Amino acid sequence: PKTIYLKDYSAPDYFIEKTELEFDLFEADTLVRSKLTIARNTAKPAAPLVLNGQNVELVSVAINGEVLSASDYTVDDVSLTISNLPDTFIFECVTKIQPQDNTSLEGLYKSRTMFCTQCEAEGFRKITYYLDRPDVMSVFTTKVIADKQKFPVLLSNGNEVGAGELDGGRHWVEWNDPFKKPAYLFALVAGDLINVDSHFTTQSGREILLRIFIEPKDKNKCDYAMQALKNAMRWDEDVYGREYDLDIFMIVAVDDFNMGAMENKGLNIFNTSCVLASPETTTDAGYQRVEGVVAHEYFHNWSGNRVTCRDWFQLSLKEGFTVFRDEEFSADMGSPTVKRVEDVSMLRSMQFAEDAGPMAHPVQPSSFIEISNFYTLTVYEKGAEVVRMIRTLIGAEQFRKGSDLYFERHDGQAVTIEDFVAAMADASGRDFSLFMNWYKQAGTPKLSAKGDYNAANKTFSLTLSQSCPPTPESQTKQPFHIPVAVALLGKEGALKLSLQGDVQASISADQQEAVLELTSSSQTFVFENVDEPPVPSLLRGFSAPVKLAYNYSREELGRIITLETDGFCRWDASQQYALLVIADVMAALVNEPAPAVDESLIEAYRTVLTNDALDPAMIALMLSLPSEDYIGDQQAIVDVDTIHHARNRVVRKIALSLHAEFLACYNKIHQELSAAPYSPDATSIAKRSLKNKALAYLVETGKPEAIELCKAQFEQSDNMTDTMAALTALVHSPKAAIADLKAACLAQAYGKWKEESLAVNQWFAVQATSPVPGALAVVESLMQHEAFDIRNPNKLRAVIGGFAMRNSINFHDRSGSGYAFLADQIIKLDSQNPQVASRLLTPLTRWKKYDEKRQQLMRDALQRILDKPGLSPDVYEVVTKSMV
Ligand code: DPP
Ligand code: ZN
Repeated sequence: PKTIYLKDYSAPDYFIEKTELEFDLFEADTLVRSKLTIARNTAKPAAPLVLNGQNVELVSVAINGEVLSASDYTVDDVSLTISNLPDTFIFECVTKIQPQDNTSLEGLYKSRTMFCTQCEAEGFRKITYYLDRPDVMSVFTTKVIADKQKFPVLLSNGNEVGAGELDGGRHWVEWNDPFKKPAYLFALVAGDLINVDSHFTTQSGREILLRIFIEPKDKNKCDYAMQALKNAMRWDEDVYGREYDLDIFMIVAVDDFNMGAMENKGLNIFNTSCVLASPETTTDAGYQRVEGVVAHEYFHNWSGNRVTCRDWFQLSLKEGFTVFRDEEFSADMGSPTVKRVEDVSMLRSMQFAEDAGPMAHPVQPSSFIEISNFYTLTVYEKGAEVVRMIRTLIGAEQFRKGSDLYFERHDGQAVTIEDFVAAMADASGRDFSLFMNWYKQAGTPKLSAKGDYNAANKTFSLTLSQSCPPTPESQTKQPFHIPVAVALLGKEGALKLSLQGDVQASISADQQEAVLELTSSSQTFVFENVDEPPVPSLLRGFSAPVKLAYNYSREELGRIITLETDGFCRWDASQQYALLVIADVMAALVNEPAPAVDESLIEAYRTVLTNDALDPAMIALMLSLPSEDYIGDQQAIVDVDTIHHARNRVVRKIALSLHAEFLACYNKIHQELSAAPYSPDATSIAKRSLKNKALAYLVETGKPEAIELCKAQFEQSDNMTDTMAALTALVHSPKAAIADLKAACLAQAYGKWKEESLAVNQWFAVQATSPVPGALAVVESLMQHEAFDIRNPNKLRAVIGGFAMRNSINFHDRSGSGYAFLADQIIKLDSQNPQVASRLLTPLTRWKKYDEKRQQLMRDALQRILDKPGLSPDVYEVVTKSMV
């Protein structure tokens, strides 16, 4: 496999003005007839036409109507080459493919009984020969022909322009998409589906038909997605001035899908897990995911489709911006603070680990072997943080101007991240040259802060310094342009801020927040007229994706927890406080089996738990200890067992000490919620999150009454959130005495959910993620279960992913059995679905973070994968890069 470099980018040799496709779908083969109107790029007069094609059988090829003979062209595994062509011509070819055998779920494939496509990033070349690159944009017309009874619904992008009957029970439908697009946005669906319809009137008064296609059994599960779609359409008009452009917007739900969903023009294809929702099968988190993903894909219509990427190194141009847009949308639909905390929490425990691992890459990578490996937390989530920093630096108003300018300048074009930033720079008059390091350099910067109060001068000096560890693409780093949002907390609350001298910073209208811009390795900012020694509250709203180092005492953290109005900092202070307490326990565990837990944490938690003024969802978040992953991230070598035991010890201490408070909290909310049927609105979600946090702590005590309460919730619940919360608390409980109860509840749940694939996935996951010893044996038996399906990525993610990525203590068992198991699975999956195999492999690549013995076992597992003959480029890239 060979490496592709951003620096080697060169414009295409040919352009495809028109693409006319005809698909003849049969059970054994599919015939694809393609007619392309091609024009040479006049800047490249001598270049031959090289079309991409993979796993396709070429039946015939013609130029301007003349059929070519085999000597007129060359074909290899990945391309079709024709030389000596005129400047403009018609290329036609017929290819034969076998979608029913396509287990990679890339290109045209079958999910259960339905034909569907996934073309991003480079799947179109598995359908027919084409210039499969995003800077080749073309107008597509697609005719789909299939058996009418089996496939009554035939779809492609754009508007339906014709339909008819054929002999032999077959029929056809033709679609035309008037907007130019790259092949990665092409889609086709053929199946026996029903549709649920609704309408949306755009800001200019156009009527849009909204249509969701599902299997008949899922008819009652798309109302929520439909409403989310309408909310997203309205929001994009209100917040970004973006209106939908076609007359119809379609979503199709499919079971077997590598990603969450895909933004194909006018015909989004969704993993069922990201579109279907019902109270009995979907948790609150599931509802929020549906809302977020529906919006994300819809937003791509502008940030991705109307303006797309020049090449795949620019992936974050559309993904970072679109994630930022969907995060803000979800924030507006629910609680902005809760959303921010959840996003940051995920970024810090997952993206930071990626940035510190062997696959670390800049938001705009400079090279890759297989682009599928770069649909990462860095490109998506860190990319969104970078866009957020741009907004923080220039303000909401200028940001909107910049986005308007970007869309106006580049509508219908395939552009670069530099083009996006240039629009922001031009609209705001700001200089973003140093800022570009966020796109070009990998790694999480460390931001160290030191405060110094001078009582005589009434000044507070804040010295900010930055550094960034080496990453594969660069050993040394240029400084980042870091916006640091700061408040100074006095005894009574935030102090009014004023800065000495001419520094790069801005102060909010209420004078309570300053955004300091750190642009070199170290700078000191001096606040004046500070009447008392303040506690600085740093990185408000998590204003930059950095690791903050400030030597807070517990008292200072306590002040932030009680006085800060910024929800993120308040939550983070509670996390940092808990980290200090857990660290003490970890240190003490070396010498004593049952060390004490700092009582002041309990008191802080008690205050939070009984604070009626706080949003219940915030209370739940503040009472959640840092995850094992996040604790591990603070360590040079992750001490898996000690982290697990120390954290558990603290959990148990909190549970026992605050038992009465948790019970009162549980009963109160339980009663409030019981008054009305389930609803996934923000207020009810918040209450359920706190109630179930309380339940988890109650079960942690192991008291029989608590187990009874949990069992009662499991049995009486009318919604999946409460059912899963109760089931999880029981199944994950270490209490051996309830083994029979666990088994009975699991059996009961399966009996109820058998026919609900998405519920069964959660049933799989709750078992695969159980920290109780023996999880591997459970996982192995789940893979033999009648409901397990090795071709379905959701099942793989639930069982294998659940165990390897969300069950540290069992996956990292000292015996190495978890590693060996994962290697076996990767070797098997590599031939079947390389994208999923490569993704599931991630935990093994982090071997450097573990002790020597585990390192060796993990490397052995990686080596075994590498030794597999015919390894896919996807897995090859990840394994080789991680073994360096
Ligand atoms: N469908 C994926 C997403 O929307 C890739 N574009 O992020
Ligand atoms: Zn996306």
